[in-house]
Amino acid sequence: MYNMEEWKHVFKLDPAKDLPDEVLDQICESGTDAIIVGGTDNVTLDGVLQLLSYIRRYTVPVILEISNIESVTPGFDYYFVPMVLNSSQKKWLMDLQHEAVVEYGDVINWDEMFAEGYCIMNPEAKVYKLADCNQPTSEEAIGYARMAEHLFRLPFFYLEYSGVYGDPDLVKQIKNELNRTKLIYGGGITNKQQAEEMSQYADIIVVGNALYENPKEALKTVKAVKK
Ligand code: 1GP
Repeated sequence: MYNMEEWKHVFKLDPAKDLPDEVLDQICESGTDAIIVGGTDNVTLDGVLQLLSYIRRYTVPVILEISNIESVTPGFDYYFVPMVLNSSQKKWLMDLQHEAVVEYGDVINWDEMFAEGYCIMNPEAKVYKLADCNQPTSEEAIGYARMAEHLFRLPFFYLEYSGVYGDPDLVKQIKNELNRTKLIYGGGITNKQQAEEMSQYADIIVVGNALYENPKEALKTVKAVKK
């Protein structure tokens, strides 16, 4: 439906957080390639539906990044399914996903579904704690990226620093390992310089938190990477 191959910039909105309507309007009209709806805590069906119906007034593609099965609803363009590669519990890698497929497998439209191999690098991030992650060294992170590309053949490898700005050199090294698997980078991007820097290496950069803290600067990240 949309050409994901060309995507470079994505905003991530948290259904558990509020933004003024005028900021949401600016986000939807910013020229970003897509909006991901996703969060870690307190993601409810109500919150997801509210954001979906707001964003749907615009033409921007909208993706649900599934955090829990209760908040999944039809109506999104795509569904991204996180698999946390550096979790110490199999639950976050495949058991939750398996449960969902056992229950809803007959009605899932597989063409809209994409797995993301997450490698979570920031031990302070809520999602790192929730998924009981192990801190990967650079070498280990590269190992996960190689598995995503060659063994699992995942469509996306997501290097997640959620809340802090990551190491551009590692992003570069990981990009060098990936060919078919697209590299998503997210974490701590607050301004256009950072967006530009990470975008040199990552296929897609994700800007989340900055929209809630300094939307004016966050909005400038779109033009910084889509010239
Ligand atoms: C979070 O990777 C995204 O899942 C974006 O991170 O909120 O730090 O921008 P930030």
